[in-house]
Parts: sequence; structure tokens; C-alpha cells
Amino acid sequence: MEMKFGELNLHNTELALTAGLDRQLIKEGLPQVAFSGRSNVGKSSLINSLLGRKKLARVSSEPGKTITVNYYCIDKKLNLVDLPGYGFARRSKTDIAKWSKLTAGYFENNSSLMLVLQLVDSRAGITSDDRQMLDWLYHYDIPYMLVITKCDKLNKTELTKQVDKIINDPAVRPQTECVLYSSLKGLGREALMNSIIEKVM
Ligand SMILES: Nc1nc2c(ncn2[C@@H]2O[C@H](COP(=O)(O)OP(=O)(O)O)[C@@H](O)[C@H]2O)c(=O)[nH]1
Ligand SMILES: [Mg+2]
Repeated sequence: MEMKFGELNLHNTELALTAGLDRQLIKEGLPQVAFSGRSNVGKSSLINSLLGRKKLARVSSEPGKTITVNYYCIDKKLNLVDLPGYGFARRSKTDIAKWSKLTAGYFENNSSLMLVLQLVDSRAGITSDDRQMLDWLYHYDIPYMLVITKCDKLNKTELTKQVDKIINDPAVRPQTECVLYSSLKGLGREALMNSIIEKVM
């Protein structure tokens, strides 16, 4: 596993902050790349895969349990930000309110936010929650890319069909950059890391 990407030494990575309240959120300083998507879509796995670490970000079998924003700092140069997942069916009103407040708080006046990676599950495709999130990113003019996750779960024909459906969804604007990913196989890692560095550093 390549442990250097451009200037970034991936060995030097730490969980810098777990924020559960919007006043704890970081709005300045190091550039941020945020990971957004449904609970269970593979956000934490993607962060671990990019960093070449097995367990830095917690991968959960029980999705959507904690509502926090987690900052992973790479080499004191870049923050990867794991946003709380959405679309978890059995979530209380209190939790939904907490999710909204924290997520809106994260995007609000965040001058350090350079790029959002919007994750979409290759098998599930774009859900109505994903559409709302995409509309929102577009509306607030936040630069984003799509990452299609868990691509190892489909065969080539199925994958082509699903990707076609995803990129032709009305919520996905033309020219949206899109990376196919599998954290299990490391597929897309190089391409995504290069895209991040090119856009952010
Ligand atoms: N087959 C496969 N499973 C994955 C992949 N990425 C994540 N998963 C599994 O999907 C589940 C949710 O992953 P997690 O990273 O915790 O999702 P999060 O809730 O978005 O952070 C876990 O059981 C992971 O092992 C992938 O690329 N391939
Ligand atoms: Mg997670």
C-alpha cells in the first residue's frame, strides 16, 4: 500500500476531533474534504481505505448510532471529515433534529471546506435522501464529487447498468465527476486520492 500521496505522509494521521455539538465544529485552518452519505454507505471504510489504515475510522455493523463529525488530520496538512450518515430508518425525532443541526452547522460559513465526496451505494443507487443532499450541495454551491461505493458487490454488467442510472439521475448535474470505489479491493484509491490532491492542495 502506497503510504505517500504527493506531499502527504499518510503514516502521520490521527483522529484530531470528534464533534457532537455545532459549536465544536472547525471553520478555519487546514483545508477540509468532507465525506457525506447514507448511514452504512461506506464512509468510514472509504476513509480507512484512502489512508491505508484498517481501523482508524470506526466501521459499524450497526449504522447510524452516533451523530458526530469526525476529523482525521493527515500530516498536519489536510482534514478528512466523516459527516454523520443520514437515511437511517429507525431514528428518533431527537436524533433527526441533532443530525440536521450538526450537518447544517458544518456547512454554514465553513471557509475551510474545499470539497465534498458524496457517496452513493452502487447497489442501492440514488435514494430520495441522496437527492436532497445533492440538491442542497448544488444550491449552496459546494464543490462535490460522486463516489460510487462497494463496487465489488456487483458484476461488470450490473455495475455498468447501475453507474449509468446513477449518473443519469436528475439530481446529478451534467459534468459531475464520479469515481468508482471498492474499499474492500482498493479499487479507485489512486484516482480518488489524485483528485483530492489536485482540487484541494
Ligand atoms: N463489500 C464491501 N463492503 C463494504 C465496502 N465498504 C464498506 N463496506 C461494508 O459496509 C458496512 C458499512 O460500512 P461503514 O464504512 O461503516 O459505513 P458508514 O456508515 O457510511 O461509515 C460495513 O459492514 C462495511 O464492511 C466495500 O467497498 N465493499
Ligand atoms: Mg461511519
